Amino acid sequence: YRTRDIERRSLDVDALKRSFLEWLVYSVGKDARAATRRDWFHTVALAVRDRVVDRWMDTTRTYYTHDVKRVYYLSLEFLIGRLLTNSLANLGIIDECRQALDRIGLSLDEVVDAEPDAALGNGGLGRLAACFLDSMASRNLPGYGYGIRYEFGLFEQRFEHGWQVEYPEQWLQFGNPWEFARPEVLYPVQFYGRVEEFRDSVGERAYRWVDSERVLAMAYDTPVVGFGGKTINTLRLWAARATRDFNFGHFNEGAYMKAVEQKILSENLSRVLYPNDATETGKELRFKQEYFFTSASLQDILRRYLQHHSDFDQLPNKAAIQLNDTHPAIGIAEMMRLLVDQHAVKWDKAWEITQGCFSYTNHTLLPEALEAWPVRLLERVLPRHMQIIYEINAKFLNRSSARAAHDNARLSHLSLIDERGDRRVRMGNLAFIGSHKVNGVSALHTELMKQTVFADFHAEFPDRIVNKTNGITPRRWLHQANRPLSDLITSRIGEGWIHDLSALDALKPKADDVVFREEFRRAKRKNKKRLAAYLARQTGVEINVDSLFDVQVKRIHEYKRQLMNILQTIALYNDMRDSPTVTWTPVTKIFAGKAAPAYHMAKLIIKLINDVGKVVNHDPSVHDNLKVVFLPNYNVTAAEIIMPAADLSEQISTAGMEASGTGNMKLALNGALTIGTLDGANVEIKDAVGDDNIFIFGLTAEEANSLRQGGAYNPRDVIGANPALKRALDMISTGVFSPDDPSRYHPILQSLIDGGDHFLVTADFEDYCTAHDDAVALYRDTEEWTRKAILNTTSMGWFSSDRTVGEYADEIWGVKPIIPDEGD
Ligand code: 26Q
Repeated sequence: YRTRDIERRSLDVDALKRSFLEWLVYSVGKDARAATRRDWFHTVALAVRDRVVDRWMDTTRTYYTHDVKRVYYLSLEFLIGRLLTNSLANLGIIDECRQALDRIGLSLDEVVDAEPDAALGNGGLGRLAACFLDSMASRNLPGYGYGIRYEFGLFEQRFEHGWQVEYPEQWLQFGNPWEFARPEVLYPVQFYGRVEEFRDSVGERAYRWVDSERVLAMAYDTPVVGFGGKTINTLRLWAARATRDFNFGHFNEGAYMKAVEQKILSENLSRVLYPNDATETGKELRFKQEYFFTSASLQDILRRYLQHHSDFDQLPNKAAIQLNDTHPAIGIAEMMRLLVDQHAVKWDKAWEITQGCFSYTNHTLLPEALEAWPVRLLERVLPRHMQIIYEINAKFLNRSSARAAHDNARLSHLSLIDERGDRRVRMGNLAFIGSHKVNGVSALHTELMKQTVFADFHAEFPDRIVNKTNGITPRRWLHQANRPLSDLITSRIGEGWIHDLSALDALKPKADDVVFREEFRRAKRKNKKRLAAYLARQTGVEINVDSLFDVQVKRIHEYKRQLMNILQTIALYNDMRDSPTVTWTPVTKIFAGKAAPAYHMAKLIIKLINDVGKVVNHDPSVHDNLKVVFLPNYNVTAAEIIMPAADLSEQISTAGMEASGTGNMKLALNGALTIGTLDGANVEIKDAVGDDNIFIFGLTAEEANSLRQGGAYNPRDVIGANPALKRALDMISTGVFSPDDPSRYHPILQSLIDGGDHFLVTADFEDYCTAHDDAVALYRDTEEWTRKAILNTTSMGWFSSDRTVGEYADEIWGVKPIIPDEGD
């Protein structure tokens, strides 16, 4: 056993090779001659997993023996992407693995490419959760992720005639070598039924939830490897499993088949991720998903706590529960139910414990994105929780200063129930009052929270709202994704930056070093060549590697203003055609991103970009000075190829609408210059990189707000006064880009002109074009551009998610790093 153990843990090249050959035959069940690339991926992943398991158990046991305070990150989304390179890099064995595969005649890059991209998230919020997992493990913090093991991740996007078409994403089709199924970790989750009142043993009023339907939540664990391989944390995802409690009372054939059918349907709970990244769907299944994983997670947390404790007094000192947006906010009511109904804790004590454990992160102020579930739905699906929410609300409003002041307007804002129209439960308000801390995700966003959506709560609890500016993991987004730049950095300052990104500061003087600039450019060019090859393969469009790579990659949303970008592209196209003798700086506009399947305007914008691309890319009169490429199926894997290759980063949301952004950080860290509005974390990026190294344009959040409030804004006048804009819009409306259907884009023109241009595309257009011209002009000055690019990379140290997670740990969670004890 001992030798086998050592062999399994060994990180040397020969041992790895022996493991691969053994795993291929005995676990994958294939002969080396018959093995496909996918077989090899599974083989390598299983062998690498072996190298993780011992440290994983060490970590788990250390947390247990020392009964440390843990943080539980509850998130309906974890957008983790591929794990192989991440595991190898964090274990420090990329080169060893490459050599071992070489000796079998295989290429690591091909094996890596056979891994499906785990897309259990929509965008920023889900990717943030994944970065936090990496940072918690890398900082040796006892952190667990809890979520849903969706069978279908975010849909695959394809273009058919330039339109987005969605296909199911079956990431589990060939099995998942990283996960461990835990069929014994199983919790019942109830739905529907009714509440019965009764007297408990001491004659007090108590409640039980009866006649409910049950679904089981089964755990699947994935190890989360920290950098250096010391701490291996756990991501626990729940899958819905049918219960076996049939009603044998009505055991005729019809009833039997019906009962079985019901059971099968209950497993739909964990079938699919909702592809919606802003607007609330109001779908019952979505609400049931939220409760399903939240309830299972809280039961698991309490079970773990009770291994060391016999009452709940210490729970807030042992468990910090972070709500990633309001999606798990029903957890506030569920914790009260578990404590009061299941464990007979007194209400006031239970409330104190709940508030002590929970904290809540807000990711949006857009009114259409704030979750508010109909009271009618809650009464039906979770009747006991509805009672608890009423009780929380009554006690809270009674103690509020608004009640004392008889201020009914303020009372109705504070209420958990929105009484206008059909009555709804405001999940943000529930999360707020059930938490000891509430945070925004950038300085500006947090300020706006205080001034707008949570203004009345902020007056009531002035210390509760805090800022935690987002961050990104430097492991995935620089060390793994950008080897050329990563190696260059390491050659000058060593490897310390990988776990302490602020070390990049030391490289700032290198911006003035011509040799370093030359090497920096060489790294960028390598990455651009790789992206160009990838784009050619995926889209058939050939691009000029020496052109300015102008990149906007993110979900498609009106507030993110991809429309403004494509309008500017059309204007640039017109300029180039008007002045063919001018020496133009070649520009490649690169777009990627998915639209929610029901978001028609977003899908129309995708079609417009593709239509413009078709015209521009085939027009010989612009001499390849302009290309427009829309890469289909943007995901984490594609992002890892795009970020390192970008020159210009488009962060052009209407000010006040993008809570933070994190793609902005990935691009700047990889040496792209930002063209952006003073929105979200752009404001802080500007402060970090310096005003001279970023292109800021447009209205501020305050200006945007007053312009819209003022009511005097008239897009028609603005368009009339800007010939370039007028011409671009005329071309769209007369079918220059859609000769087969000239009226195709009328809804877009409508929303700009008659619809009042809610996202202020026309208002910011001119300023945007000027900033863009400045950027293109600067790009011609290669040395100056490179200098600024280097200052971008080297100024991004603060935007590491290690910093972010450290702030959460110190100021919200109260958890401390602990290095796992080795061996038993
Ligand atoms: C809610 C109810 C029903 C169905 C779906 C949803 C839903 C799902 C996902 C609502 C919102 C999301 C995702 C939001 C999101 O990604 N927000 C982004 O979060 C990032 C991390 O904080 C920020 O950087 C971005 O600015 C913010 O847009």
